[in-house]
Amino acid sequence: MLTAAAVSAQNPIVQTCFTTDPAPMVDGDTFYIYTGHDENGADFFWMQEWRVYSSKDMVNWTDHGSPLAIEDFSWGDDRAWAPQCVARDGKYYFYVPLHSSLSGGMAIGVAVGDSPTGPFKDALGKPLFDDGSWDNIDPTVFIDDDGQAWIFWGNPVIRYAKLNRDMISIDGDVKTVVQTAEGFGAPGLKERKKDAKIGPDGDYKDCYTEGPWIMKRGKKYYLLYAAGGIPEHIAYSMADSPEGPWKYMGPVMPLQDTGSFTNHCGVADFKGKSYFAYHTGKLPGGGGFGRSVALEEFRYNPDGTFPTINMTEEGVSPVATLDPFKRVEAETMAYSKGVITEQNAKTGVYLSGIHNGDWIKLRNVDFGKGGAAEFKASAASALRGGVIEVRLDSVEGPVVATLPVKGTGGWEEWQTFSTRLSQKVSGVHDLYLLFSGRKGPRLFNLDWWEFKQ
Ligand code: FUB
Repeated sequence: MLTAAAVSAQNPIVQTCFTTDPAPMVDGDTFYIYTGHDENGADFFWMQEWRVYSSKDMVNWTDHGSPLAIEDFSWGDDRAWAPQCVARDGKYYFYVPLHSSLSGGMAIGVAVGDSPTGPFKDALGKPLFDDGSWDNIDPTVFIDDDGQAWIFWGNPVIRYAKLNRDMISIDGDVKTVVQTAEGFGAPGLKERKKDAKIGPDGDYKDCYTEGPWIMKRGKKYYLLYAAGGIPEHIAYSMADSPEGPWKYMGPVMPLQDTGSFTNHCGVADFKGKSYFAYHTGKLPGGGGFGRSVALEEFRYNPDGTFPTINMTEEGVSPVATLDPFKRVEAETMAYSKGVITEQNAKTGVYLSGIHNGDWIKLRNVDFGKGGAAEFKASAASALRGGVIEVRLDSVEGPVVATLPVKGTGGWEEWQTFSTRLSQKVSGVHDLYLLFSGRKGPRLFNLDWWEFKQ
């Protein structure tokens, strides 16, 4: 049964697979989120690849698949953990932690690409930093106003270094942030009181744990981080310089029922609004090792500090409309039920796993004044196909088109199917594509769709 809440939910922002450790990046008119990917049914962070999603309106997300995975690093063999991608001089630098077969510890790698969605290649053919320690996770990078790039990482220590202009080499020494009560609400792990309780009710409520996010706003530097041991919440510190001294500021996202014992955040501004990305275990079937990225909009306090940000199911509002008269990739969705995405060299990313009763939702679709008169879709089916029902404004809203999709002789034998709409559709609507057909088997795959006037 579809509940009203499920239909209006915007969080988690991806429903087709688990996504973790979000790192937002704004490039031109597009908001990108780089993520990890928890495996289905995992009992640890056995993560194999990183993924990229993008949106121009903050509610309809295009799945760009996985442009980078463990096998792209000859020296890496496990644990594709929390990434961040940063743009510089027309290139995109993708910083990742992964297990090093060279040292046996975790190491920081960097891949480079010509586009925010890749392809990405290991920039060095060796780790950017690898000293055999398990502390080397969760790299975060920012470029200061003077052009100096900085990288921070670590659990439970905070390491940091300057990056050279090439973004793929470290300038000088790797240093360690000295954790103090004044800086982080707690001293570093080794200096803490014996038997001290950490976490919200303990002695060290907001102690640094992992997942740093370094950023600058105005003249102030911010270091957000997963805090309080397990279960984690998000807290932050501020400074007047990237090298501190840091001032402990307290929680941003206090401990709450996220369904995940880790949390991991990233922050970015887009089209005049500020966004906080984090992860929860809230996707059905999810949990501590099945996490999903969520987004909240927030406003900084007048003095530049963070407000308290709580998780919501509703998520964020659209900041633009979606044009249905230009080909829309089927893997662009505001919400979905039942479907997954697949990716290969022939087709790129497409919508798959479509069964009777599944659907996808697009939000804030602008059919304009002239309106739409025809619906087209590129689909493929090795079996008997099915039907795409086009509805407006809710899964139970008016049906404006019914498009039969026939068997095409293969799951990637794409054919374009089209039908006239039963009525002209104009104005801004939420759009639902509902899939129906025989109960049980896969019906068809969907590559793209569009409307015609
Ligand atoms: O996703 C694996 C690990 O879990 C990340 O590196 C940490 O930040 C935590 O989210």
